[in-house]
Amino acid sequence: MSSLTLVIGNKNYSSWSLRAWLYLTMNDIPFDEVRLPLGTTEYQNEISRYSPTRCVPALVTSEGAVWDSLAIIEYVNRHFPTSVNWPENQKLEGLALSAVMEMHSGFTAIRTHYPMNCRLAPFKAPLLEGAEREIARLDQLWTDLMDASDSEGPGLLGRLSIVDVVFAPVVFRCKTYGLPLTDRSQAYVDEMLSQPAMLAWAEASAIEEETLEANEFHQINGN
Ligand SMILES: N[C@@H](CCC(=O)N[C@@H](CS)C(=O)NCC(=O)O)C(=O)O
Repeated sequence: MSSLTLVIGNKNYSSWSLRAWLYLTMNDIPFDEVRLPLGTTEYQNEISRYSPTRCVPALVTSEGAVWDSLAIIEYVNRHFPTSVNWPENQKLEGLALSAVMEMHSGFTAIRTHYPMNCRLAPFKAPLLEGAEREIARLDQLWTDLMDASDSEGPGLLGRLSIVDVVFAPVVFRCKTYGLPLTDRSQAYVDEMLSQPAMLAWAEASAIEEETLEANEFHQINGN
């Protein structure tokens, strides 16, 4: 048994869960996984054992629970050896912190209209209200990060960092919905999709059997 247990939702749909899972996995930190499919009786019955907010992800540690994806990432970064973390360069650190917080609290149109759905066959989705401006902002932000670090990848700041982990669900959304990106941002998306941890998550999503109607693009956007 590992000293860490990560409680997650469906891999296909739970974007917040992906971030915490990816962070532990990319840093080769051992953990046990408890998967509670969203919207099920199992979830309702079990979640309070792990998470005071009744949300996933939650990390159960020997010192108690840690919840909220970003808190989990930062807790792990502080207490375990990590190679995927914050940049050391102070200028890049400022950019990284800003980008991560912008993602954590923003991009609501992308979140609302284009739910993460890893196993959905990719298609060119229409640009829905508010999305065009946010996708342009996303593209600009990624370009600024790559420019600032002279990044040749695989991450936005060169080596993989917390920035890449936090944008990982958007990477899946870009693929599923064919969101319009400049070539450089598209190359970043393709590079991220080829990372072993991303491939492993996508493979696990593909064999999940639950469907969450409320998280399906056509249900949300009514077409
Ligand atoms: N800000 C939180 C958001 C967590 C969140 O909303 N999780 C969703 C699943 S993706 C959830 O737990 N939903 C459970 C529910 O609505 O019952 C984080 O970063 O972890």
